[in-house]
Amino acid sequence: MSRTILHVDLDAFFCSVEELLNPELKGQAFVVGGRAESRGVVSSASYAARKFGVRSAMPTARALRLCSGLLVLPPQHHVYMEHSSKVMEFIRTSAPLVEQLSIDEAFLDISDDQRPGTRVAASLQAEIDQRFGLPTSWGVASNKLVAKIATEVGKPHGLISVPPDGEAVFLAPLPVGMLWGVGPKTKSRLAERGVRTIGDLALMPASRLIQLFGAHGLDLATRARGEDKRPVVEEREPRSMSAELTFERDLSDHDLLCRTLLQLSERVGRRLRKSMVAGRTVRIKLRWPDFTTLTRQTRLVQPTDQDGEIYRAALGLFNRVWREGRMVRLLGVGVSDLSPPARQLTLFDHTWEKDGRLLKAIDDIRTRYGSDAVRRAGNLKLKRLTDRGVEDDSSS
Ligand code: TTP
Ligand code: MG
Ligand code: MG
Repeated sequence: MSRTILHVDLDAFFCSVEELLNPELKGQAFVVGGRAESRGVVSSASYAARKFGVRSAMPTARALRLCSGLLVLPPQHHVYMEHSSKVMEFIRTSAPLVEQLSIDEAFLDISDDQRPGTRVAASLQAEIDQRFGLPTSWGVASNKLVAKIATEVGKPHGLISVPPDGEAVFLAPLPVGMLWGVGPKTKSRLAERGVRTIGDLALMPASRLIQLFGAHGLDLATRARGEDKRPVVEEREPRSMSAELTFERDLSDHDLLCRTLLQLSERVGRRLRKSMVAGRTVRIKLRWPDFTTLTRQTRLVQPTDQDGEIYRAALGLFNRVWREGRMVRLLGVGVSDLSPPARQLTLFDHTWEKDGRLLKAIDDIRTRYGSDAVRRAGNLKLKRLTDRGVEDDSSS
């Protein structure tokens, strides 16, 4: 039985919210993002700005070079969060099975609905326009992979429906980079072999793909044909986020242990920021070579999503339980007591000074323990630590 999966993504989300707050922005080339002076990057670009080549994740300085007169607005995360929650709440009540993927994106499984998927999507799109004044794009297909690409293709304010059995045909002319799992590295390796479109990829013999990419090659072949069996799963709000690393060999070097704590803190921080939450409790997990495991936790004055703050708390806990020379088998860092980041509520009322100081603190730690130092040191022991340890991220 074929499924009916819808994918929705809000158009230029942060910018669209800004337009709601200030309609004069409509049609203008502007971005929401960090200031060029403080090496900020673009979070969201209005479609008028995209005509100049301005894109998300691009340094704001570069965006300004591409588009002179570009307006740069500072982010107001809590405002975007509020709008996101309202729209997502509406979507959740409109379909039996909804999986929110990010702040502005969701999958809906409406297989049991008697109406055609296109009709359901069109009516939800119109209703979201009307109720919330926010433009959305929709993809309709028999699976998540194709529905998401359909949304992307139709943007902005699009609605593209791919008929069952038409998946491969729909994907064929599209650039191979649109396929989930094809990052820049895979993309360039494929380009070297003349593979530019998803159709080119679908024509490659599976044996050749396995030769080139190992087991991942088989997944690529499956996806290129537009096949994807992943179910839509109703997510729970995570109550905590953590990352841990089992060393390939037990470690007792304080410097390396600290660097690992920093890397784990950065991973957790990145995931918190991506999910737009902050946590108030920081905990560490330590496993000794004999497998006994201990955890320690501490409560911060206010919730954080900042790597440096997580690291400082984790390091404090670590130094309290670790004694010079003691071997460690596993290290973990976790943050719990999650809530939308409160800091951003006040960010707008104050100067950027606070943020700058924070950035400096993090930079200092990076210089001492971070990836630059790691690269400079170029030492084998560390390489083994980062390349061959067993890493594990989780939410619970
Ligand atoms: P996206 O849905 O990727 O982008 P978008 O909504 O701005 O534009 P469109 O979907 O029409 O292509 O991301 C949703 C929001 O997440 C975006 O408005 C801002 C934020 N974001 C960042 O902060 N940094 C990023 O690098 C990206 C990609 C998004
Ligand atoms: Mg979007
Ligand atoms: Mg999105």
